[in-house]
Amino acid sequence: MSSTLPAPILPESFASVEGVKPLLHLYTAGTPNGRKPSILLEELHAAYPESKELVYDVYSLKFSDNDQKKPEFLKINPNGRIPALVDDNVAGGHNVWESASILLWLTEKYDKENKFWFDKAEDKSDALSWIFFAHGGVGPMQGQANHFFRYAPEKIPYGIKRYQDETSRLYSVLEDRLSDPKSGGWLAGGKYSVADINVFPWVNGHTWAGVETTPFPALEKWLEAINARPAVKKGLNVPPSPAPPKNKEEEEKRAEEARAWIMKGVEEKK
Ligand SMILES: N[C@@H](CCC(=O)N[C@@H](CS)C(=O)NCC(=O)O)C(=O)O
Repeated sequence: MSSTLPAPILPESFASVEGVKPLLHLYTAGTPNGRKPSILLEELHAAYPESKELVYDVYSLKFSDNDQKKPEFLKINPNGRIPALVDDNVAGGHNVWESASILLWLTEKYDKENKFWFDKAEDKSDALSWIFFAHGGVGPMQGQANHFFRYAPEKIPYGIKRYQDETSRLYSVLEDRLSDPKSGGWLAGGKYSVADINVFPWVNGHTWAGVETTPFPALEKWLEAINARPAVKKGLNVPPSPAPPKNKEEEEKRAEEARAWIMKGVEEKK
């Protein structure tokens, strides 16, 4: 096992461009939190195709190698979790960590025309409410649903039900918002924004947590609309992801592989 991090790779969007020098460096993995910044980076690149500042490369960290706990990475994110971003467009470099914080940094610095953000204070405030709601609610609760449903060494029905029910309740809050005709089908300001990007990869991964979206038609419509965006398709494949499991056996095999490193991490923290 190497003590250094994997070498960075250029995402598809920049692979064929000559002489690019990435100044944004994304440290990530194929998880819901890990996909948020790659989706926004792809959206920003599509919206501002001439901007050289938006060229980024990707350090695809391997949890099975505990890359996220290596000293080199802990200098960037002291919490030892992905995602993190180093912005070398700023003199001396600037480190950003926590997925929602990365989205807000990228918006503040590079979304000059507020294509994914807002001019009006009320819209910004609404977007922040939905961002905090997802960051403190949907992410942690669905993360725990994943853990108890997929990875825990014992099946604890109480834990599974508690976190699945809570995730489902949070989805019902999203549903109420998205089904309100005044919302235009988006979380804030009547348009697709960082507020949507911040929670989308979690809801998109609902099957892994064993949570249904069928009771929530407006949420399903929202999922479909976001999944149809070309930049989202690209962002979901940074770093490149394997095809979804085809059947229950494949699902269990994936969970088993992840269970090994997750439980190793739990043991080491004791
Ligand atoms: N609140 C953090 C959560 C980050 C997080 O939990 N990342 C997970 C992947 S989604 C991770 O790095 N897990 C590896 C570990 O726990 O060692 C954020 O939104 O960035």
